[in-house]
Amino acid sequence: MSWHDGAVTTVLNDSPFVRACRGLDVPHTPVWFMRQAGRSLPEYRKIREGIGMLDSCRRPDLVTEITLQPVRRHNVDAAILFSDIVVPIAAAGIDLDIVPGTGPVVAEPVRTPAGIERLRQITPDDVGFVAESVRLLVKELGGTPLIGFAGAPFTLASYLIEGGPSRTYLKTKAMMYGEPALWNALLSRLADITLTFLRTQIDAGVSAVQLFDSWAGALSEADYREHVLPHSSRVLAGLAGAGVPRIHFGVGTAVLLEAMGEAGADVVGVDWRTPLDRATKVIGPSKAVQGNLDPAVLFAGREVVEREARRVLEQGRAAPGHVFNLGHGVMPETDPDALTRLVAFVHETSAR
Ligand code: 1CP
Repeated sequence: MSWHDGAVTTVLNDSPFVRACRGLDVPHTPVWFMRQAGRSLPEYRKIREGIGMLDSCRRPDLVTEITLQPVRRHNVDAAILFSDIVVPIAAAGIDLDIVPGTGPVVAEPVRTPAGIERLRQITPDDVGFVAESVRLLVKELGGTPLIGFAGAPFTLASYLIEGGPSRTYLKTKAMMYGEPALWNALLSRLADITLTFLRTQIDAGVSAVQLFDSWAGALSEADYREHVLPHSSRVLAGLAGAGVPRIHFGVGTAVLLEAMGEAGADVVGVDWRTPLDRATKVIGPSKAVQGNLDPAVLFAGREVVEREARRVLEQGRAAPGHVFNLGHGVMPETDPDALTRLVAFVHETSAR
């Protein structure tokens, strides 16, 4: 049960964002941006000065302010909690840092049974700062829904096994193909951690959750189905009764969309490579879609942005619900005013 009162929950359930996730009719197509909080905003760069990424994720006052920044500026239809997918892994006892310009770096990569032992299951208390941040945010946000999130087992495993970001996922795939028992033990532990992390956010009051399997596009459909889908499905199934929409997103997933749809989310996030109407044909008519303007289009000038946004809106009509977003995160060099204008354009163009 979330702590906040029934009236607020009703307003949030009636918000265009939550309604679109459920495939219900909406006054306009809702829009938010992956990585809307972050380096594209000067106010973000200022507040983060001298404070490490993980430290800022652990400070509810900072998390609240950073999460609210894009909501104030852009008039987006949802906020996303400022955090990172490796936050629960750090809480589980893994020594890691988020290095500026690189991303998550793990001190001792996890490649053995003893390594998996170092990755403890977490309790809600281990991520109490996240629950506290969500409670503060729900109060501040009023009628604007807050999206909680977590990394999916495969994407988290890739950082743990590689020790950091990777282009080839060689060590990750070597374990997946060569040591299936170890692989399943690791992904199973990650699924447990992810479930606890997402349930903690839901209990604290988030209105939706997004499971990021950002790097699943490195896999064939057969390998995804055999080695990854069961673990992601367990996470999504574990949230089935929680009463909030579940969004599932990955990059480069054209051949995986059918399988990712089967993983059990209510909304499938699509990158910019697959038109949303084609995605809906593959995923089926029972799920909403989220996406999928190429983040690079925002560098091409207003007319191009409007033409492409209109195309995305038209293709999104094939699905029972459409949440407008980029096909991946906002690039740090993006002009924030281009994002503000895009939100207004999506609202005006889609108004029913
Ligand atoms: O110091 C900084 O500002 C570092 C940049 C940064 C930021 C702003 C990182 C490091 N993480 C974040 C915040 C973050 N991470 C959010 C904020 C909420 C919002 O969207 O506004 C979210 C949702 C994430 C999730 C995340 N972290 C994902 C999944 C989303 C995606 O983009 O696909 C992934 C893969 C990560 C790992 C990560 N953390 C940071 C970086 C640079 C990376 C990617 C590294 C790589 O290329 O593998």
